[in-house]
Amino acid sequence: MPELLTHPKTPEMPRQVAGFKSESWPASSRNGGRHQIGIPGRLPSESAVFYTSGRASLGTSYLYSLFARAYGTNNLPDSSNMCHEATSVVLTKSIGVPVGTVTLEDCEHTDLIFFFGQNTGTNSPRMLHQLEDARRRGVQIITFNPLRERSLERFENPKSPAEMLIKPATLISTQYHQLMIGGDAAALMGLCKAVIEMDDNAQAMGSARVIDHEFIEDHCAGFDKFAAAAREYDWDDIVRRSGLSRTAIEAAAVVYTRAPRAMACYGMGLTQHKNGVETIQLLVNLLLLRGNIGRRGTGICPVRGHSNVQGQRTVGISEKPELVPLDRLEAQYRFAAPRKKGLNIIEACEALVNGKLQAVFQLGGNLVRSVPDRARIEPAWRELPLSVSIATKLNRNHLIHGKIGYILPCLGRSEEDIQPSGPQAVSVEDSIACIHGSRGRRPPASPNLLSETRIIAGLAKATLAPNPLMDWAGWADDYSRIRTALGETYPEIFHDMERRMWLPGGFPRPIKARERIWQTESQRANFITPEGLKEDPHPQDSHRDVFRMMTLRSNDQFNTTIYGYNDRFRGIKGTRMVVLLNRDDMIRLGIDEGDMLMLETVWDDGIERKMSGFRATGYDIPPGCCATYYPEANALMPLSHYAAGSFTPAAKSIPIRVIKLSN
Ligand SMILES: Nc1nc2c(c(=O)[nH]1)N[C@H]1C(S)=C(S)[C@@H](COP(=O)(O)OP(=O)(O)OC[C@H]3O[C@@H](n4cnc5c(=O)[nH]c(N)nc54)[C@H](O)[C@@H]3O)O[C@H]1N2
Ligand SMILES: Nc1nc2c(c(=O)[nH]1)N[C@H]1C(S)=C(S)[C@@H](COP(=O)(O)OP(=O)(O)OC[C@H]3O[C@@H](n4cnc5c(=O)[nH]c(N)nc54)[C@H](O)[C@@H]3O)O[C@H]1N2
Ligand SMILES: [Mo]
Repeated sequence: MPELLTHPKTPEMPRQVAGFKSESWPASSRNGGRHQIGIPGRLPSESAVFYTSGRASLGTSYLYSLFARAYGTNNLPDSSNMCHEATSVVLTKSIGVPVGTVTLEDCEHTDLIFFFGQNTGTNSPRMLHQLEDARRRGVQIITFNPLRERSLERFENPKSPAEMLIKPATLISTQYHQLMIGGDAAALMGLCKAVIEMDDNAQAMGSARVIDHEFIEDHCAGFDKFAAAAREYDWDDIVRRSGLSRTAIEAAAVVYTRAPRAMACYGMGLTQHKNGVETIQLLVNLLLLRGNIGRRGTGICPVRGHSNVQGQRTVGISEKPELVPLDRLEAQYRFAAPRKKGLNIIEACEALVNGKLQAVFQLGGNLVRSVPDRARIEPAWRELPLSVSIATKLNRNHLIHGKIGYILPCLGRSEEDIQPSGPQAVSVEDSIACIHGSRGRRPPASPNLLSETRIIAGLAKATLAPNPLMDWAGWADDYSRIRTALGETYPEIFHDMERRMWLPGGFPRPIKARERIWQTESQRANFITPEGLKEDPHPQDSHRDVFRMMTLRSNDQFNTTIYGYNDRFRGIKGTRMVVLLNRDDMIRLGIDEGDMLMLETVWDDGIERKMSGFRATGYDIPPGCCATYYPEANALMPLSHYAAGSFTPAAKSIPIRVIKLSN
């Protein structure tokens, strides 16, 4: 048994993972002959996939990606593939950084915040304090969301019912635009068009400019082309595609042009669409028009999901080799890093369904529930030769596993982690690119639990040919050595990390766009004119009986972990198997409140996707749109329905036919 995989405090504990050694695996002599399934010796590196859900710390993620690359593959898809991938794609091209630019200080100095497709109260309640402070200062908040999310309408402190009774609720959104699902690209085009037209008028009248033309001249590229496209874009198209009136869009534009400093926050309502990349490009353009990037009180703010989902990308978790300093890794560890692009989550699922994968590792996550096309994924998973899940909680994927399936329980972040060098700390990077330390304090759920770091180091040491420069044992014994290694690979970010990660609030990762240094090809901030603007991204639902369906989260879930069946903010009780429908649509289709419905995906790949058991629920949602919960409805999502350019599953615009079942 490799020593690394024994618990440092209880060396006598037998460990399942012990048989996982490349040259001898499956090691029937070592594990009593239990694994008789025919996997020959070492698996081809490209047939293995190493998924990361966004919780693992910076150090663990760094080791995990090094393990995968030393094994020979860039097959490192992660949860941001399903989340903010469009953000990394767009911001890198537009402003030269893969992450947002907003800091806490910016929130304190802004005059206007746009909210596009992000449900703050449910999914990022910590931001509510900044929002409440902002409202008290008179900051304008303009929200675009098909649903009137209660927590974006008024601030209520859910932790203090007494306070809710005494204090009048603070209004959050000063304008609330209930656009159609997927109508954001059109709405943003309308906003940009209105601003550009106001500027054209101002120039004609000889009055003060509306756009920040000095910033555009000094810093930007592509403005003329974009402005021409915006002037040409037809208001009728904007109104039809956004589901908003011209007056409503112009009202938002007027407030925007009066705000000296503005920022934009956004979430899954923008990214999980076929045209998610284009939509975010337009959002960046809107900000650039008035110099709202790289100045105090301004910026773009993708609101992230898991606690370290942004950070894991910073330290090498990515299927895209160009995003990783492979030359430095090679020099540091003297190995040949794979250069071939790895599989993203969609490609990995396709390979799984087509029987092309031999092994899937999950560092956190519950892929059978979180990815599209459940009815195709589950049987494919059962045919997979090997599945390994390092997890803090049991989940569905532990029941639906590969022919050989390992569940490796690990310590959670809040639990105390003691290694031979003493209690350990880890580090993460948050949504505003601050890196900080964290130390678990709670007693572990079991004295035999290993840490994620130790498990990965153990697997790597047992699997890879020895390389004295990859000190797996030393890393597992003392995590500060991983931070030293991180500092060598990424000196500009992680120098002197041991000290800086404990500074109050952590230390900011250098984001050049904050200083108006644009690390793009043009060395400028780019107005990108989306190519597909004229195309209808939703051709299927030109038929009036085909709805655009979004999949939602409630306050009582964290992704695939469901804690309760009430959605208290939306007033839904006792079940999650509901379809939220516009009441006029219900009348038109002869559907009554509470009727049982079947949903059928309208997709042209010859695969039938139907699900029944949904209860009709009348709701304030635009006509032609409907909503169900994630992950329940994932069987209805086609794997081939994803965002162009980012491969993010289009979980917010599934074309659906609603069928009433006879009573
Ligand atoms: N309690 C809790 N917190 C969480 C999570 C959780 O599951 N539970 N998950 C975490 C993770 S991984 C993530 S990524 C984040 C997700 O957090 P969010 O980005 O807020 O994601 P969602 O709740 O999926 O959807 C966000 C909003 O998009 C709106 N929307 C849907 N379609 C459209 C559209 O076409 N246009 C616009 N403008 N809006 C639209 C929906 O009405 C909803 O209000 O939250 C994180 N935090
Ligand atoms: N239809 C639809 N599908 C979606 C979405 C949607 O809005 N609609 N959202 C997408 C998004 S944004 C995301 S991020 C994905 C999420 O997809 P996943 O990453 O697959 O799912 P999670 O539910 O976050 O993973 C939960 C599991 O992670 C493990 N876990 C939790 N914390 C830790 C930890 O600290 N360490 C380790 N090792 N394990 C841990 C637990 O075992 C838990 O059961 O789903 C995507 N799928
Ligand atoms: Mo996410």
